[in-house]
Amino acid sequence: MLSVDKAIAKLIQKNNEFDADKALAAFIQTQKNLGANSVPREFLARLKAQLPTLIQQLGNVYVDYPAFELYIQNLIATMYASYNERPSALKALDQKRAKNPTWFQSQKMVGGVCYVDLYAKNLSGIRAQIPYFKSLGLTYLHLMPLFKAPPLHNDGGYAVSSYREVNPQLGSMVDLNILADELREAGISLVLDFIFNHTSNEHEWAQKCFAGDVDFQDFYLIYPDRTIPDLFEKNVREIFPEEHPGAFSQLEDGRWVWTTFHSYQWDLNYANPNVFLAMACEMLFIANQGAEVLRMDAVAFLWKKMGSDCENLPEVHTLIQAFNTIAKIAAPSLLFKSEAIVHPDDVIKYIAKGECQLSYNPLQMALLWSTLATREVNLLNQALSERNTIAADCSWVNYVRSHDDIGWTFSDEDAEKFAINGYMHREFLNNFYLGRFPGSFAQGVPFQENLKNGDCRISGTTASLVGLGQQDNFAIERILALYNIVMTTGGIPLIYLGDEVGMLNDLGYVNDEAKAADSRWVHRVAKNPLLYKEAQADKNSATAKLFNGLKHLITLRKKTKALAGGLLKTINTRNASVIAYSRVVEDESVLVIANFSENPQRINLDDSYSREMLDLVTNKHVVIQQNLTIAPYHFMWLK
Ligand code: OTU
Repeated sequence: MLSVDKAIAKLIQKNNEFDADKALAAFIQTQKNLGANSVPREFLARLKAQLPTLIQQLGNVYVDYPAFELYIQNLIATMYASYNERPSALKALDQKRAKNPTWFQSQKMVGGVCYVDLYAKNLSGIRAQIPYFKSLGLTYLHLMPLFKAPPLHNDGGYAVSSYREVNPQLGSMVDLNILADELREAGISLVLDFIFNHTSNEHEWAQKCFAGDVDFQDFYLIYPDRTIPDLFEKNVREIFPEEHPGAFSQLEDGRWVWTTFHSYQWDLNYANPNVFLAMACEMLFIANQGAEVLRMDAVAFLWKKMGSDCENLPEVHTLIQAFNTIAKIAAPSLLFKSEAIVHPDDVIKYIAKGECQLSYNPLQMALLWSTLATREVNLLNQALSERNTIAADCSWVNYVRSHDDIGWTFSDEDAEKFAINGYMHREFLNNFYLGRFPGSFAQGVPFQENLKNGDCRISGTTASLVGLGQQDNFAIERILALYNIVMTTGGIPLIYLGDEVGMLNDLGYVNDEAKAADSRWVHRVAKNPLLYKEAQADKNSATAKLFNGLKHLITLRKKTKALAGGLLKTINTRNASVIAYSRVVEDESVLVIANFSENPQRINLDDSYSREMLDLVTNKHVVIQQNLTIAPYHFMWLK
């Protein structure tokens, strides 16, 4: 952080009224005083355009902060320093994206996600996979957290001890820069996590805070005894109850620190404006390493307020918007992807051009699994017709599985409309995916089972959850049925790498001290090269059927303009197991029909659809008429 010229600081503070013009003038004057070259026009123009917004946003949250003007000068200096360090290739990208700001809405977008070590050992291993990623059709690659984290207490990289160092086992910062460049040249956008709600207890800030360093003592939420924690805990949810009850953990000296997740993941105190400034610095640093998209981890928990549940508070939105404004000034092509696995009413609030342009679609994910279990498309259909529309310049990231558990985050009120009781439905889904329900094909594992309130989430790979490898003939069809929805409902489809060859659960994690207590590792499986070989070598294998089926959908999607963007209209099939919707872009339209049961199903569309159409998936003509029969788990893209 640079400090501001004292005379300038005095000059700003003399004025009672503080506005963007004065802040801008003070910044320019400071640069002159420093004898620096004139500020590049590009930066100045963006600063001028965005500064009023930024001041307003931060002013809303930090209204009582006594040295606000000085604070803004520090922030401008930080952004300018970061702009000056931004590699020219990324500055060129900034200009390219400015000409086509909704580039990510193209139907050509297809995402993949993997752990660096599990998928390819290290960053150079990932580099070696670029030809494969290209052949699969990926244009977006989320590499799971790769920054420095303690060897044992790291939550799979989500407990960061330095945002400026790569985990040495995975490579170096130079390796990351080279990889980012090569991915960009291959047309693949690098997505990295921005883990900004908390740090590892081994982060320098945490250690200084613990030691009582005045500059860092307010970086986290540490209390001398249980008085305040007890008050907060009256209203907050338990996120990792298997690890510790409540939201606080006791330190070795007896004090209590806020830890929404693991005891070693300390929540940052965003009520302290210096935390925001320090994190903004780290954000721009990560952006300058070549990340085109930041996955905004655990957004819901950023702001705490006594008496509330401390989730999704208005200040969270303002702060993310402020981060976004900073990006627009110093790294304008950067996109944010919201990770809010919460009630759908709250998920959608993070999605806006000025906040997060992208967001996971956890509702669709959960309802895909619900549909498979019930063989009824009612809830999925409702979500597509009522909860799929977002701001025109934003996109969903639709997915079947992530590295996390499946949480049943549908709205109870929505379910109520079909006389489905939310509590009972969640209980059914948990039993079903744990293989405890009669006739279930699933082989899931419980995650964070809370005996106090009956909550439970599900771990397991896609393949294990659909019963691949069991005495069941439909496992591959189920995986393709799930990915069909993700590929055709708009936004960016995201493939959990390994799904394309049907990787199964691996219980081996229990032998690893860093993983044993966390069942999510059952589906965070090391790449099995044999399956990838089988997919190529043996055309008749189940693996090849899955791999080629998925690849076919990707290729088709890229050719089908009607699948761009996010506009969608659901269509009544008059059959509880069959979903249908149309996608239209300009002069092209596609009608998607999908059967979610293992029995043939008859549908009756409105007469207006009665005609002969081409099914892009099979390249065969289909006559839409009354009582049309759809084969088990079959789907069509009708043009
Ligand atoms: C995220 O998930 C990450 O995806 C997890 O892998 C991390 O462990 C965690 O944050 C901490 O960094 O609780 O079970 O309601 O569900 O943010 C996953 C939102 C999680 C949370 C989500 C969190």
